[in-house]
Amino acid sequence: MPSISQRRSSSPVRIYPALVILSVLGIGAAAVSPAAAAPKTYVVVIDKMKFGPVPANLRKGDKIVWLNRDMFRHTATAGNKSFDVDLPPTSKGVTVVRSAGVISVTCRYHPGMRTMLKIS
Ligand SMILES: [Cu+2]
Repeated sequence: MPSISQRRSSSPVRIYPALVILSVLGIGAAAVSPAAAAPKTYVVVIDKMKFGPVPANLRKGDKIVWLNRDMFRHTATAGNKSFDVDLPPTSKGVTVVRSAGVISVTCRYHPGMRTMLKIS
C-alpha cells in the first residue's frame, strides 16, 4: 500500500512540466502564424432521412462529425470516394476533409439523401 500512494503522489510532478511545455508551444505557434486558421470541427446532423445544414466555410483540415439521429442506418459517402462513413442508428462518425473543392455526399442506403460540401 505505501508504494501505491508514493506512485500517486509522484506522477503529477512528472506530468506537470510536459503540460507546461505543450501549452507554451501551442501559444507560440498561434502567435507566429495568425493567418493559418486552426482546423475546426463542425457537426452535420442527419435526421428524418435528411442531411442537415452543412458548414459554409469549410477548409482543408476541418473535421465533420456526422451525427445520425435516425433509427435507420445511414452513411456519409463522398462522391469522389474521399470518405465513406458508416453510421448505425443514433451514432456518429468523423471525417477530416483533406482536399479543396466541391464534394457531393450521399447515403449508400438511401440515394435520395444528398448534400454538398464546399471546401476551400
Ligand atoms: Cu440513409
